[in-house]
Amino acid sequence: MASTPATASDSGEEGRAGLERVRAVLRSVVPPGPPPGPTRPEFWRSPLRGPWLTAVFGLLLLVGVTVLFVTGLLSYASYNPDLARVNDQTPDKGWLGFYLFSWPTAPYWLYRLTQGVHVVLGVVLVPVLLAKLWSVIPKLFEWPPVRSVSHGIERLSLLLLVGGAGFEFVTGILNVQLHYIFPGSFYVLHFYGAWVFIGAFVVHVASRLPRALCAVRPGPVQPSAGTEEAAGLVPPRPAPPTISRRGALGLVGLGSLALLVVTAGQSVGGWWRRTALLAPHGQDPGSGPNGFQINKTAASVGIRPSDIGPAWRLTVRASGRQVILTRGELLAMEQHEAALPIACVEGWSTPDQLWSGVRLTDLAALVGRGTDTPQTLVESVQRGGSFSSVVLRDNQVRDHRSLLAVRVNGAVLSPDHGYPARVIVPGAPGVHNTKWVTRVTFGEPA
Ligand SMILES: Nc1nc2c(c(=O)[nH]1)N[C@H]1C(S)=C(S)[C@@H](COP(=O)(O)O)O[C@H]1N2
Ligand SMILES: [Mo]
Repeated sequence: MASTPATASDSGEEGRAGLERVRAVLRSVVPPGPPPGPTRPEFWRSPLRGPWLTAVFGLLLLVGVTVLFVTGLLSYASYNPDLARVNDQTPDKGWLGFYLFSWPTAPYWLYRLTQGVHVVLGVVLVPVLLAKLWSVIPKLFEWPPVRSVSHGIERLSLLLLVGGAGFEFVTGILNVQLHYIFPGSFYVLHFYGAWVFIGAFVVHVASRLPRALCAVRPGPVQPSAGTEEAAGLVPPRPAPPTISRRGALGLVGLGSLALLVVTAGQSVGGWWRRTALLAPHGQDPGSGPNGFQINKTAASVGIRPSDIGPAWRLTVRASGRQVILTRGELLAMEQHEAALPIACVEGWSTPDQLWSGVRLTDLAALVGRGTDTPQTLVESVQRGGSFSSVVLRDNQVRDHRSLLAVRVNGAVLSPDHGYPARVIVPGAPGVHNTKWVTRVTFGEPA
């Protein structure tokens, strides 16, 4: 049987009618309004929630996260990642390395300060971050979840913001507390995470800052629920208060203060280390000249007594020249002193220690090199491991305080601090102070 071909307008009308039927069915199955539970504004009862509290936490985080970001970028730059793959394994960082610069050697406590601030502040901000998330939690359950394309994009950016913040805080804290549970890849995760987070952060601040500044300006206290200013934060059916807003702020502040007290000691050092209950390396680094923080013991990285015994040699190389020294010959060279700290990426640092040993410039001179060497490769007897070698930059080698140290605080280096010889460079992150050094190669001028 032949059917009459439908005209274009017929099928269009049929389509519309079909869509209407689907909508009607949907309406009968899904009742209008949010489903019961957290998607209903009445579910959230705390009378503390409102633009003022959210704005105060938000502004604190604005300042704090900015400092974290800057000190984080500085930490990355301090590795001199553009020098060699030995220093930085981050793949394809490409233009994200745009701002890198030669890390200076002065002031000699520079990394101790920037990284101490980065880690201590990161820990101290945890209560503020949690409080901020708590204050906006009703918005997480906003109904309908997506109202329009622009609303959808905004919510996606919030996902990156909250997810990014959580990711950066968790990876950072795991790293300082659990001592590199991500072998080699922590930098990659924390580095890319930081850029995702900060991108979402900038978008968020740009859209919310005016509102936040308004909310903390003195004036009428709380907008009523449902108004534009309330911005979905003020509960329509608040429970009676059990604490004031300022009280809640004080509680968060106390939490941060408590964290400050139990972490800052590991960066301040000295007597204060005893207060650093959260310090992953413990509070007591021992006593005597070698009684200061040890990152990895000789045994923990597989250094055998024979590696650093009488058979140990130091090889100093430059193109076409090589000198091999025994420990006695190294000690016979001119010895110099420098008071420098060890400052680890994990945030802990030691007060200045008095190192003595041979200047890196004197080692360069041994193989006929001046201070024009752009790269110097330092290698330890350690087999493998990401900290077993480092590439130093010309400004670091040139500094007269940069030593291949053989003694510390008047005593011979202990095996755990790098006996027979370790590098110590002013201003550099701890990881560049290679222990158990066995070979130094002064590279070609660029
Ligand atoms: N060969 C070698 N050198 C190394 C390390 C290592 O694991 N192997 N750790 C580095 C790190 S991360 C730091 S913070 C310092 C710590 O030095 P310390 O243990 O003497 O305090 O040594 C650095 N030198
Ligand atoms: Mo370190």
